[in-house]
Amino acid sequence: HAADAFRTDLMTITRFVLNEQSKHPESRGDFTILLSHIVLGCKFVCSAVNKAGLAKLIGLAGETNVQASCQGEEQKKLDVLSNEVFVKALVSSGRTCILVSEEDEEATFVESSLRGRYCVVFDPLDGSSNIDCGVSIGTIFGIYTVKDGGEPALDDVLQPGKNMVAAGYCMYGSSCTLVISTGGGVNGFTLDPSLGEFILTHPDIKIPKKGKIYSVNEGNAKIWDGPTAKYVEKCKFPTDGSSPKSLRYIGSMVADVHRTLLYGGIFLYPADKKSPNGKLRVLYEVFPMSFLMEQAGGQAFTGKQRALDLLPTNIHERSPIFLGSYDDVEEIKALYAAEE
Ligand code: AHM
Ligand code: MG
Repeated sequence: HAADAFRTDLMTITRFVLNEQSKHPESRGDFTILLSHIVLGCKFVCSAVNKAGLAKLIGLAGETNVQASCQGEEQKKLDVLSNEVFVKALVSSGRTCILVSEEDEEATFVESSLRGRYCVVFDPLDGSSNIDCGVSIGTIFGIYTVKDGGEPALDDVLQPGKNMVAAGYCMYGSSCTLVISTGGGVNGFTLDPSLGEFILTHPDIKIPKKGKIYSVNEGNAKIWDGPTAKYVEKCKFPTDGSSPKSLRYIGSMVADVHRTLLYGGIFLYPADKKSPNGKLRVLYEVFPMSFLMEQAGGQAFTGKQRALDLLPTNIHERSPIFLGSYDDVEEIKALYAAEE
């Protein structure tokens, strides 16, 4: 059948979100417009990342070329370029009012003529240490709505993660995958480069209840706290008769979390003696990934509490994070509870 060779009824991300939004009678299409601008940013970064290895030869994003670089014109770094693309796409959507990017010290307040009711927190290109060797990297984002009344203020983005209206990431890997939740489950879309469209390939993702993989930077073991050290010891030398877990660690949060979501298991970035708050940033790393984990049936824990309950006081704040399969996170919660 022709239908076997070509799927003819394509669920694009725009169609999917329009369907979802139509369930909310108050929806005015603003979210769909915002998302289409995020999708544009992802496509741009995907194309730039794919060309990165050739950047010296052909110039990144057509901005500079060999001649220009010879004349001393610097290539823009991929993370800086990605940030510019996202900021411009988000502002021009006319649907945002506050942007927080890992690349910018200060939050961006959108000028009133272009202002909308969404706040977007994002890491435009996470895992930058992996760029130059072609390992998967990604964009992470979370979306809040401004509190009603009054001028937009920093408090509008200093809200607990559970108040997010949507969260997601785009992974630039062997394929370009966008995973998103608007609070009704998690769905994954893969970019079809020939169409330039994200097509629904992973409907209603649910994380396995228990996994066989743990993911952590073990190079820090010497400075871990007790519960983390105990947990990892148990992964390697289980005392309950179960098999040892496998270790997988890419060092790109998006790729490590994506694998955790699909295969199950646990991802840890704990506190250690050098970094009592861990490394990862609450607003645009910990919250979006925790939101997705819970929506997929998993859990996210800081070592003290449910991650999505944290109330950030600073836009670049960090927190330890343990997230993944429900049962695996349950174990680490028990170890931290025993410590108190
Ligand atoms: P970055 O924002 O400098 O790219 O750092 C964030 C990355 C995450 O993607 C990843 O989970 C973590 O740093 C890895 O850190 P480490 O190298 O300490 O294991
Ligand atoms: Mg980052």
